[in-house]
Amino acid sequence: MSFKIKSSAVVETLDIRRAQHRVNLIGEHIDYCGYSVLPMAIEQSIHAAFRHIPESSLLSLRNTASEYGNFELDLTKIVIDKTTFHWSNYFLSGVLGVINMAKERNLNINSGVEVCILGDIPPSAGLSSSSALVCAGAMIMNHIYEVGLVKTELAGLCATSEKFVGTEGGGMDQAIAMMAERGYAKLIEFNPLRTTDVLLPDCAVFMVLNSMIIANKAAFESFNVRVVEGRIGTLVLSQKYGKGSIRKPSDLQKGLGKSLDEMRRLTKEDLHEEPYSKKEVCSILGITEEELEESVLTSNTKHIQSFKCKQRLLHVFSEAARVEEFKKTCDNPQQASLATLGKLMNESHASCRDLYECSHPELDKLVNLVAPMAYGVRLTGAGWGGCAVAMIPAEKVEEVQEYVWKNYYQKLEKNFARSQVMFVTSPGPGATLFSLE
Ligand code: ADP
Ligand code: NG1
Ligand code: MG
Repeated sequence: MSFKIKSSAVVETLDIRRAQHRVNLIGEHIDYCGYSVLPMAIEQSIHAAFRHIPESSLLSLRNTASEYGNFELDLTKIVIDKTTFHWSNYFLSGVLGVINMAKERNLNINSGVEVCILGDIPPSAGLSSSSALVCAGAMIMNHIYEVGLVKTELAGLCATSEKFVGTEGGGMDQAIAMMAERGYAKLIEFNPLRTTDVLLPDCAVFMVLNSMIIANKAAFESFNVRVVEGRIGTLVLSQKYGKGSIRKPSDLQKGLGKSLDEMRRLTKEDLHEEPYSKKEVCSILGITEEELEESVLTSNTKHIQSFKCKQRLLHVFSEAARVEEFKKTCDNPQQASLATLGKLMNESHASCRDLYECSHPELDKLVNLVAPMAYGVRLTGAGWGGCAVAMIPAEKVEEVQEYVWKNYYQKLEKNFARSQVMFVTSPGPGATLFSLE
């Protein structure tokens, strides 16, 4: 296999990094709240072919898909402009994370690299194409600059680095991209980052179905709005219970020594239904609007005037409990397990749709079409479009695909291959290096 990195030259020796993407089975929008999530890696991935250029400090970034365009920059002067939403921002954030680490370790970073990206992950579909790119960038620089970061360290570094693009996400995507193992979904826990194998029931299959609604998380503010709504709700509760300025739900739970159920009850009782106005938040927290914008909001949410704290936190605490139950059910398979897992997935979707408001009418339509034929079905990833994941009886795969093809995809009147928009998947391996030298 060879890649044309420069149009004029076929590269003779090169390495390829492959960074997986994932489907999250349960645990949506809770990784950045400090709670565990349960994804698995799938086969689609980002391949990055690269060649070290010792005599230069240039990064030359190409893409086999012409719509993305090429990119070149001096590695000693990386700037990531959050406002451009250019695809290279993702790759560069991984690169920059490793360069910063290499500098901390006083390593020699005076050389360049040519990279060519080939990806088959549906972008902006909740399957984490963004993090696959971040991980590819980080893995290449880790290799070239001989930084020596192991997979867990890279996963943590990539989670922090992806924030350079502007979204304040958690660490699920980078962790599963790096640490997945074939045959297992993973329970991912944070602080410290660790993963546990989860064996999925073998009499059901997981099908991914793309609603075809594009949701580019860096280009709209909704993702960060949800992050800050949860943050503000946590600060309000923390203040009320004399715990100071705790801003992460899991930290507050720990600080209060309460169960998830108790956290839900307390959220129900202590927060009000109507959105909190900016003024009210400032008055409760005893800070000015400028201080709120500086220390709590993100650069793209400073203009937001009201925050649905109660609804968001109710989702977070109930979703965290569903992850625990999902894992427990997989660990102790019984006759009713499939029904239990399915119910948890359905509840997760309802919570994302109604409390977190991160679904989309088309995605709901798709979920509702599949639901009667599935044990459970839910949106996966950040939402606002993108994919659903359904757990269905193995013998129903064709029936489901036929039904959804007729009743959803054909009605969109667009040209796409069936296998690209709906596919059955099983737990794939994590990021890999193929050396072609
Ligand atoms: P998700 O992570 O759910 O796929 P995001 O909105 O977080 O969605 O990230 C999608 C972005 O990732 C795209 O807008 C694009 O910039 C980048 N991307 C995804 N796949 C590729 C690819 N093959 N080549 C270049 N950029 C890509
Ligand atoms: P996607 O949809 O893949 O961009 C995002 C976040 C995850 C997680 C999910 C929602 C990043 C890199 N990814 O995923 O951390 O919060 O949404 O569960 O921010
Ligand atoms: Mg993403």
